[in-house]
Amino acid sequence: MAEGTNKPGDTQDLTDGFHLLIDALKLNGVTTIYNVPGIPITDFGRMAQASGIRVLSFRHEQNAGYAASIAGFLTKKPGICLTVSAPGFLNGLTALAHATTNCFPMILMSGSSEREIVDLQQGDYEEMDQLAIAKPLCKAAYRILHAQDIGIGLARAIRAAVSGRPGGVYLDLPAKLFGQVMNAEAGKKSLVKVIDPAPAQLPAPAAVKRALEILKSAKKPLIILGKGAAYAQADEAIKTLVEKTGYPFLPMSMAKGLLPDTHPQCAGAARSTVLKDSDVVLMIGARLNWLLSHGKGKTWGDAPKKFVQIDIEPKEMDSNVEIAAPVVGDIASCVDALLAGMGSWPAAPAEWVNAVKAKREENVAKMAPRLMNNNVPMDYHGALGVLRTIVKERPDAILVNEGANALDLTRGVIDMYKPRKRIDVGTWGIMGIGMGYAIAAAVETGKPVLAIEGDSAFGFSGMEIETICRYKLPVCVVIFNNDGIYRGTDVNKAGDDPATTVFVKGARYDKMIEAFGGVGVNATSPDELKRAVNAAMDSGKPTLVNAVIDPAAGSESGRIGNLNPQSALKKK
Ligand SMILES: Cc1ncc(C[n+]2csc(CCOP(=O)(O)OP(=O)(O)O)c2C)c(N)n1
Ligand SMILES: [Mg+2]
Repeated sequence: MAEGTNKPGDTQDLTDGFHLLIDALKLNGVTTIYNVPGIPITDFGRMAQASGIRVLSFRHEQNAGYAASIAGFLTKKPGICLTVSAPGFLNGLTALAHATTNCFPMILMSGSSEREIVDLQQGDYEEMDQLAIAKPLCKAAYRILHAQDIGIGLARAIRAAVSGRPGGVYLDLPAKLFGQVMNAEAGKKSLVKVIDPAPAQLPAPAAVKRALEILKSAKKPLIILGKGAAYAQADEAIKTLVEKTGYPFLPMSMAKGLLPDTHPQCAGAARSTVLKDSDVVLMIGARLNWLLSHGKGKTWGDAPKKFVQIDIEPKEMDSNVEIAAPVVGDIASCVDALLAGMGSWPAAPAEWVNAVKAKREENVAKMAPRLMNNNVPMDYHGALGVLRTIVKERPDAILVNEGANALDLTRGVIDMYKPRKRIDVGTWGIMGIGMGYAIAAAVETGKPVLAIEGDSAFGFSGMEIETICRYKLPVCVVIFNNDGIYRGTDVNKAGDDPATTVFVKGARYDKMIEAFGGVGVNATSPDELKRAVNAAMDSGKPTLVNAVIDPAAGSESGRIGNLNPQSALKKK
């Protein structure tokens, strides 16, 4: 009888797929699984929970998947999402693709139906060739057919997720696998503990030298910090490098707080000036994708630029423009190598540093009075003015943020003070990450979470407020309720249906959380908003604040309205 098949009798000495997978996860330090139960993984979830792994059940797999993806970002270990076959798998797949695009380590483990029936397309329960579908959307995809391969299968998945450029990995677990039995001793021996899952990758000394020479020649240098830099957890080294150069730095959205936004070198409030006028740009874990206008065009001005780029992925170099000094390696090793090679470094060019500082101060001063307004109904700035102080007073809290205006204005207004405290829509500008991120942030860090959500954005994951209440998580959700997408003022020019971008006027989202025992507050003024959020952040009670925002306050697509295609016939 082959190993991995049922053998009646000697059950004392046997183990099975259920237990091997749990043992393999625990051996590799997995403490949390984000899942939605169902055939064929319900019992696995129960057993994992009984074994001491925290198994959190969501209301929709997409939210469980986003939770796993951001757990990966926050911890540098693969976040684990567990789904049922076909529809559950597909629901989780968006998050897996999102993790891959954002370079977050994540493993989507999905139950699947019987191979023999699936491959002959004979119509099994939830039949789908999941492995083939997952493959193009992730870094790696594996299927485990035999209990004795569970150890090696999980090891491969972990290593693929976290080594090199991190990303999403799919692990296919056919229903039959869970029940397969094998000798317990042999099973134990088959498990693999992954040693050094993300080995350091050192940059070539010549590449470091080239980079330093270019940086030294700069008249108008700039450092851009991407979320890769935040992920690296090389916070001290990065801070030392930035401060030793004295160069202005620009944090991308999720790199905010790596150094405080209030740091004297922070150029966040002078973004357009530094992008346009800089002559040498050091990119650390940031990519020249759409978020940085591909490194060319109007945003970057006419002044010739030289890019120095640190990235673990060699293919990233020259992806959009020529990279004068590619430094390929893991961020911690690359930053250490630059620091070691700097020696005594010349002071940053004073004229440039002062020009950036002046621009920053001018923009900050311009914004200040808007943040103090007490308008009712509130506009975004009035609401954000109070939330900004609340975050300043609680630098350890995690800020989750999604929406259009609700995203762009929050990013611009709310200063961050510590690394990895701001998590948002990421590379795709995706809606729906809100509640999944909030749950994982609370679970993984134990810190209070403030989620600032557009009313549309919230709708994508809103049902998970039940999950937040069920696990009693310290999450305060603030919904910027402007009656719709971008604005609540659109009208349908033909017929009685509401316009495509508007929702029910005066909706009371706060009442939703009351259904699950949470605290709901309707806030119509900055003062009410401040009181409600302060109370929530101090009590840690699941809270949802419906912040009533003037429906006319927002603009189309927030800050990226220019990306909308225009009809040539529009003005006819
Ligand atoms: C998954 C997904 N679907 C749709 C969109 C398109 N989209 C961009 S922003 C947005 C909602 C903006 O409205 P809201 O969240 O209320 O923010 P507001 O601008 O009104 O503050 C939508 C639907 C998206 N980015 N992602
Ligand atoms: Mg809205």
